[in-house]
Amino acid sequence: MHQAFIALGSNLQDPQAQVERALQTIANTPRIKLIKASSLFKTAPIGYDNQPDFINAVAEIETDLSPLALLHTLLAIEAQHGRERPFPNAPRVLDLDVLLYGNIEINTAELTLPHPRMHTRGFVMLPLAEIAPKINIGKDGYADELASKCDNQGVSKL
Ligand code: PH2
Ligand code: MG
Ligand code: MG
Repeated sequence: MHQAFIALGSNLQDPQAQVERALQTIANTPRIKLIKASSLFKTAPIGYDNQPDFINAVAEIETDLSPLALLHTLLAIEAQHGRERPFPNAPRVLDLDVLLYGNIEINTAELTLPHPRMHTRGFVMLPLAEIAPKINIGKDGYADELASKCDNQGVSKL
């Protein structure tokens, strides 16, 4: 089994319920074991500003799926939960991103690990640091140190 971390996010149609339901679906998915889920965080949108606030969380899982199979499984769960993709960074009912998969580094068109923008994003790093403060983010450093550098982004625990 491989340890991996997943980011969850929603800013449409009762985001808190969307994230809670997604955690249940992940827990019930074959070949994925949900180990730990962070608190839910209310977060200001980063990137495309003119959209509702998000609910974000991070989950630790164990899986025997490959990184790419895990990505495809998460994309299928997003679709089951009604995800549509009208344009990049559009508001969404559910976004599930692979953040880390063991110590694996991958750089392909479909998947880059560790997630290339995670270390600067409070909506990822604060929930991650809550459940895995000493996890290493590639060469960027420990989760707790990186999280402390990206406060002030409008992230608050629910
Ligand atoms: N996801 C993005 C871009 N910006 N901002 C917040 N607060 N939360 C997100 O999940 C998020 C974002 C791209 O997936
Ligand atoms: Mg995302
Ligand atoms: Mg995504």
